[in-house]
Amino acid sequence: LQNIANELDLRKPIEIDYNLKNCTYHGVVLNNEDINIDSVYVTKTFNKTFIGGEYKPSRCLPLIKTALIVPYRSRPNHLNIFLNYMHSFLQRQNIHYRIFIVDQNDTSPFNRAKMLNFGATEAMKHKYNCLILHDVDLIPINTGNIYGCTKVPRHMSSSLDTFRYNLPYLTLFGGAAAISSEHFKKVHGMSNKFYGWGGEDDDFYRRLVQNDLEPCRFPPEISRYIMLPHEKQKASENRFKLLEESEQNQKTDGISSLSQNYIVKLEDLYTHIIVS
Ligand code: BGN
Repeated sequence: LQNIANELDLRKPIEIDYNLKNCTYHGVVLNNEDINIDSVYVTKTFNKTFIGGEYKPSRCLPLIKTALIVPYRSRPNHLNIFLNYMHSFLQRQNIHYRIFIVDQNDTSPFNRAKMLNFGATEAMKHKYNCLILHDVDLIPINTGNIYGCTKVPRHMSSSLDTFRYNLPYLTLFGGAAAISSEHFKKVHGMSNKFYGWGGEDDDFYRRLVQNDLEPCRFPPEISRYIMLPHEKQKASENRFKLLEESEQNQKTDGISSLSQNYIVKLEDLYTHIIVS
C-alpha cells in the first residue's frame, strides 16, 4: 500500500486547527447521531410548524432561537427536499427555529450574499439572535451539528461529500455558516456587489477576520453534509477584483446599503421573502 501511495503521491491530509475552544455550546452535550443518507430524499416526519415555517418544541424551553436563511431561485425540487428534511432534522435538536427562503425574483445573475442580507434584515426584525446562512442544496447528516450560534461565527459545512469530506482551503466560509445577529451587524452584513458564482463568502470571511471574529468549526464527523446534485455554475469574472476592494468597501457595502424592497408571504413550511 505504501508503494502505491508513493506512486500516486498521496499526501497526508493537512492538519487543521478547528479552533475548538471557542466552539463549545454553553456546556450542552451534543447528541451525535448520523441520519441514514437513504432517508434524505423521503423524510416527511416532522411536527406541525406554525405558519411561516416556525417551530418551538412544546415540552421544553429551548436555549436556542435560530433563523435559517436560504438564498433561492427556481430550484423547486431542491426546495421540496430541503424543507421536508430540515424540519425533521431541526426538530430532533429541540430548538426554536424559523426557515426564511429569500427568493431572487429577477433575471440578473444570482446574488447570494445580497439575498442573505435581506433574509437577515427580516429575521432580525423578528428578534432572531442567531442567523444561519445556508444553501438550499446542502443537507446536514449529523444531528450533533447543532443549528445554533457559538461564541464566534462557525463554518458548519466543512466536511462535504463533493469535496470528499475534506476542507478545500482553511478560509472557506461558504455553504452553511452560523453567526449571531450581533456579529452580523458588527461586520455590516455581507457585500451586495457579488453577482454570479463565487467570492462572496471569501469576502465575508475577510470581514470577520478584520473584526477579530476568526471563525471556528466543529469536528469533521459532526460537520458532514451531502450536496444535492445540480449542474455546475459558471464562476463570475469580477470576483477577484471585488475581493481586492473588500477591505475598503466593508463599511459602506452591506445591510445598511440595501436599496430594493421585498415582500413577505407566510407559507406553511417557510417564510417566503420575495426580492424583485
Ligand atoms: C472558491 C470560491 C468560493 C466557494 C468555494 C467552494 C472564489 C473567489 C476567488 C478566489 N471563491 O473558489 O466562493 O465557496 O470555492 O466552492 O471563487
